[in-house]
Amino acid sequence: MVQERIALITGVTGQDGAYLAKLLLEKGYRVHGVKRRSSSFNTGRIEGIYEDPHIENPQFTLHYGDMTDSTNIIRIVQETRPTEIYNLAAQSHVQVSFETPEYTANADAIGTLRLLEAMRILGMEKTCRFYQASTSELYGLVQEVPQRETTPFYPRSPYAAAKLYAYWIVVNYREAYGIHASNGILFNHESPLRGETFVTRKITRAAAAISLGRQEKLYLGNLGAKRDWGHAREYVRGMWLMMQQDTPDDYVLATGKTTEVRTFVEWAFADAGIELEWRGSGEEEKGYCRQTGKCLVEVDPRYFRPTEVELLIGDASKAAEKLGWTHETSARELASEMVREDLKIMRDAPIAKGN
Ligand code: NDP
Ligand code: GDR
Repeated sequence: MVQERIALITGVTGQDGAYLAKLLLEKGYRVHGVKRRSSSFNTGRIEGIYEDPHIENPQFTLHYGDMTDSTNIIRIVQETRPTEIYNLAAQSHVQVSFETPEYTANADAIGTLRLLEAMRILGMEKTCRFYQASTSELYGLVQEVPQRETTPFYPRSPYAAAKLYAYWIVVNYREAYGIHASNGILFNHESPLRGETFVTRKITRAAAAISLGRQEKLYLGNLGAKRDWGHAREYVRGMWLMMQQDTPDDYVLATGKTTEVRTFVEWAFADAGIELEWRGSGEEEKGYCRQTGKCLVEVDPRYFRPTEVELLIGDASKAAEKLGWTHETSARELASEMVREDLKIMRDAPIAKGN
């Protein structure tokens, strides 16, 4: 008899959780997702796959939970008996981690330990596989380019330091207890579902809103930062592939190309029909609209980080060789898709304030 495949996804309401849940449902998995209690709806990204809890034997079930609550995590793992756990839940915003360092460590570092311990307490070391959402932020201060699995880590934020603990506790539980646990060291990946305060989405939303006359200006921080941006839909497929291998391991997923924030701004505005030119430099930098001479983009030092990660560019050749994984969408194509989707959304809905 073929064993039923049951996935438990923490962070299912986030960008990656939504794409992964959809992928696993398409593959015939029974999917359980952990969502946090919120005073407003936080399931917008998974509306398309949501199933009425009153139907019998649903393929997709949501459970209230929080990575900071061991009792809750143990109970959910016990009730759902997953064959694969994808630990995507995290306080995932780097800048916010400087404001909430202790909470970030609790959710992102100790939260990962809680899940692994739940597997041990419930005797699931040999029956359940584990995926950890590790990150290119681990590389932090540049030690080597492009960054690969063997590049030394040098975290530059409370977020990255918390994820460093999570990375190593996953390696340790793999070695100590023989758990099939893998780290996906994923470089930045974006999509129309990207959180609104990450830089790509902040830019594409603003480009759309400004072009429709619904926003005056976009304020940004470090325009010189370089990121290796890929498409989230393709990266969650990589997560799944890691879990299908006979042996657990750690893999970089990246495109191998890097783009300056400034360039992404130019692309997004061009896609919204606005040609920008820059004046000033560094903290003074301002982006003017070529036709009207009006300043549409301005650097606001409030978005500078106490310590910054200046350059990320990944080498995913191990994933290509062992998993057969490669990216398909370029950063340029990603910008266009995101602007297109934001234009659609903006035409119908009012803009939420705050960034
Ligand atoms: P999002 O911020 O979009 O989603 C994070 C998810 O975690 C949300 O569902 C959020 O819930 C949930 N969450 C946050 N805190 C808790 C908590 N204490 N308990 C339970 N759930 C919690 O992130 P992404 O989807 O972009 O990223 C997924 C994972 O991958 C994260 O761990 C991130 O750090 C990591 N990562 C992301 C990369 C990227 O470029 N996107 C690259 C490398 C790693 P809610 O919806 O209620 O806020
Ligand atoms: P990052 O993503 O920190 O790489 O973490 P983010 O989009 O927040 O920043 C990318 C770069 O853009 C610069 N930047 C700004 N960033 C934000 N958010 N807002 C701004 O106004 C702004 N202006 C310039 C930043 O300084 C930075 O250099 C993301 C998250 O998804 C993490 O969870 C994940 O681990 C990493 O990607 C890989």
